[in-house]
Amino acid sequence: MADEKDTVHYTGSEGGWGSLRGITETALRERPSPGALNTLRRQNKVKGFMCVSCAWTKPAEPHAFEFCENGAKATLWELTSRRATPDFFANHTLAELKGWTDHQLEQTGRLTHPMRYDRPSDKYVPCTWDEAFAAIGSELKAIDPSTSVFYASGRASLETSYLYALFARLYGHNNLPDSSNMCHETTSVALKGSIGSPVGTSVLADFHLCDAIFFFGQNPGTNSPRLLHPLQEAVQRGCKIVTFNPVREKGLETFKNPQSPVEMLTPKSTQISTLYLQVKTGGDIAAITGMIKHVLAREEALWARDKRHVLDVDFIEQHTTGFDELKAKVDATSWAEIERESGLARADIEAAADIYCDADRAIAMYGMGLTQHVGGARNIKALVNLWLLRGNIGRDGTGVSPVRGHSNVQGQRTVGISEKPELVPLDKLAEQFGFEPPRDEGMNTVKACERILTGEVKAFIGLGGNFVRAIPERDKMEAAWTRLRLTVQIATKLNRSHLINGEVAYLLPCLGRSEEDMQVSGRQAVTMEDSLSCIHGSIGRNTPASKQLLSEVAIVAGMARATLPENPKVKWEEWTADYSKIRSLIAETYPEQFHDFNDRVFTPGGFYRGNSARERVWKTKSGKAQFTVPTALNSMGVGEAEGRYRLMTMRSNDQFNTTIYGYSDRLRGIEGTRDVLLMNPEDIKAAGLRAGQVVGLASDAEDGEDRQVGGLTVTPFLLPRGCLGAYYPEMNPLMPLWYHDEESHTPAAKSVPVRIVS
Ligand SMILES: Nc1nc2c(c(=O)[nH]1)N[C@H]1C(S)=C(S)[C@@H](COP(=O)(O)OP(=O)(O)OC[C@H]3O[C@@H](n4cnc5c(=O)[nH]c(N)nc54)[C@H](O)[C@@H]3O)O[C@H]1N2
Ligand SMILES: Nc1nc2c(c(=O)[nH]1)N[C@H]1C(S)=C(S)[C@@H](COP(=O)(O)OP(=O)(O)OC[C@H]3O[C@@H](n4cnc5c(=O)[nH]c(N)nc54)[C@H](O)[C@@H]3O)O[C@H]1N2
Ligand SMILES: [Mo]
Repeated sequence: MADEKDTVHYTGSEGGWGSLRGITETALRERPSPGALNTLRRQNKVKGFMCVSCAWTKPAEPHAFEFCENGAKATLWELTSRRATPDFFANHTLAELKGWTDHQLEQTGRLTHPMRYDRPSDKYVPCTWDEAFAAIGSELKAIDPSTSVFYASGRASLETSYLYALFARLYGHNNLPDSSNMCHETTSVALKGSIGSPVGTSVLADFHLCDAIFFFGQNPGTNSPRLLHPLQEAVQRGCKIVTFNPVREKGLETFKNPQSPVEMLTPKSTQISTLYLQVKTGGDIAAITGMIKHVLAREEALWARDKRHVLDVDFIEQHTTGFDELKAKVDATSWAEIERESGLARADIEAAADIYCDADRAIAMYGMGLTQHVGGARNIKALVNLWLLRGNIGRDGTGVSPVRGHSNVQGQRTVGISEKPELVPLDKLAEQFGFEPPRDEGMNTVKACERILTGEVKAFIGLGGNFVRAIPERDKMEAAWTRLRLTVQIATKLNRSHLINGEVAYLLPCLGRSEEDMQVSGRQAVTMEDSLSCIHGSIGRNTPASKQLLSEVAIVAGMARATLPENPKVKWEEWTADYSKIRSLIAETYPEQFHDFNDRVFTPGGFYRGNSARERVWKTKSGKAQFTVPTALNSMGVGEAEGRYRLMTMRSNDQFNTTIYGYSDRLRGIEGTRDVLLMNPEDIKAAGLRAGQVVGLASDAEDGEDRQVGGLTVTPFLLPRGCLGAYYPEMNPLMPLWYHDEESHTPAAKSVPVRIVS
């Protein structure tokens, strides 16, 4: 590995003054509206407002300021005083706006009026809500429901999500892809298959009990900074943290708690990871297999010496299946292969496995570094293998804990936004609303893209998000998009997806979560589910950005009423008037998890909706937790080739997905630009390049397609050899649509095969 001094990197710790400066800079840039500070004070508190940034849990005993740099940025972003008004749209054609950056588009501020796309002038023009709903309704009535797609980004509340999914099914389809299809769908599929539950098994209390936490491909410093507080507390009581990540992410190295005066005023900070292993991109299965090999070796030695076990043999015997097959495979795998595929030394992998064996209770956390690979599900199953060996699932202080992305992405799946009919209680819905729900499998994100390309899809509705920017194969997708008959985007701010329109197109502005949502029965609360399966109520109190805004519930109900025939059991107006009625419907559909929903909305710390695997009830095919034999040691979809690199697409500390707040990736030391190609200094030399040179990347996926992105400055960075890093969403044109996880179809955004071009 090259020396850090030859690379671009950050020298401080995560948190600390840097994060406060980050918030101040955002406040200056967004010019937040009055009341924003009060909103920050109420953030993630009971009867407060639940952050729109990440999905990390909100503790029952919050800190005085239970928010982080990036949560504050997300709130200030929503509460900006800038406005994208009808006047703004009158002055700019969409052709012109297409030349603007993502950052410039969102900096125009909050959308204020419902707008219709006027093709002759290539501009958005204001319209009334009634006009928009009527036009959308008549367009939807004119097409076969199965040719429409209702996408959801993971932010909308449980109430909105439930109604949105109900609308789709009453209309006649299960085409409900959501951002999860690009994110943790791999988790939903792999955990469901191996432990029978599609979500993580840990709760917050487990973080106070565990002896070790292992991080695989998740970056809390940027993407879930409030998670650094329980991590810091864990470290301080002696818990060991081990990280597997190709990048030395600052938040996992050291943390300075911005809420601790002692740490802020002294050089003190907490070292987070005891052991930090820079695994090769896509090399986790090899690393985990190595750990398993060492655990098995220790088992053998301990048993021979004093007839004691390292494995939890009772657990394996009673609760699992497939152990012998796994053991045979691991025994047959050599350390040479493991070292080659993981890029790690045997001694380091053994050191990680020793920490694992010495911990009575261990938690595994992971993120996009495991899920966004062709072998993403295989990555997760390998991790589950390791966790089952010592009974680290379904016991206090243990668990597998995927860190979810959007603030309600997990909850949307819980209440019916799913293209998979078998995951939804359709019979129950049929009984509740007196209709015959569609039973055919719907389109996930990749399927929707494929059928937009072939022209089979006629209508697309986006409940939030920036679909065209977030998906792979951008160039072809943008071209195909204009052939859609109807596109509707429900949004708070202008983004690239709003500039690429179907024949008939509407841009519908909605309230943000921090804003007061007044309906006929008064001010409304909404709810969401966090990464640890806890449900929280949230009340917005800020004055809405414009008097014309409707809530997401009202917009979904408005479109549904204009589209669907009368049904006495379906009461869109009544539900919009009082969201507690929607919560009663949710409780009726999902009584086990949501009983007494309205009484429990403001439970401190949220209410836990339960998890069968946590109770060691395995809802798998075999009725047991499943060991899986790895079929390969890496999660790549193509082999090695001369000049081929593995590109990981990265998030900076100054973005939320496609929302680019600014150009400072402070925690990696990259400032002022996003057009960089991060590369190991030895690789730079070996390729005959030099730091600062501007190059391009071309797709190297062996499918004959020409995909390129140019204008990237070669930047020396501590990455394993053969691995490159560059920012998402700029790199998305390089991703083939077919290059996705084998089981869940999550695009493999962390291992894109590319070569460098001049
Ligand atoms: N501020 C902010 N917060 C966010 C978001 C944001 O964009 N900005 N996005 C939200 C969303 S939707 C999501 S899904 C989450 C995403 O949060 P994360 O899951 O943390 O996602 P990423 O930042 O894409 O990548 C995670 C880490 O994986 C590492 N990695 C890449 N390839 C590999 C590999 O092959 N193996 C291993 N072990 N590691 C690898 C990368 O170096 C990176 O540190 O964050 C959410 N929170
Ligand atoms: N190459 C690559 N591609 C990726 C990823 C990657 O790591 N690499 N990550 C993937 C992941 S994990 C995800 S989750 C997707 C993200 O994909 P999306 O969820 O589709 O995208 P976002 O950027 O989160 O959406 C931002 C937009 O949401 C709208 N918005 C914000 N708040 C609200 C609100 O309260 N209501 C409504 N209606 N709209 C709102 C705003 O208009 C804003 O412009 O991208 C995926 N794409
Ligand atoms: Mo995500």
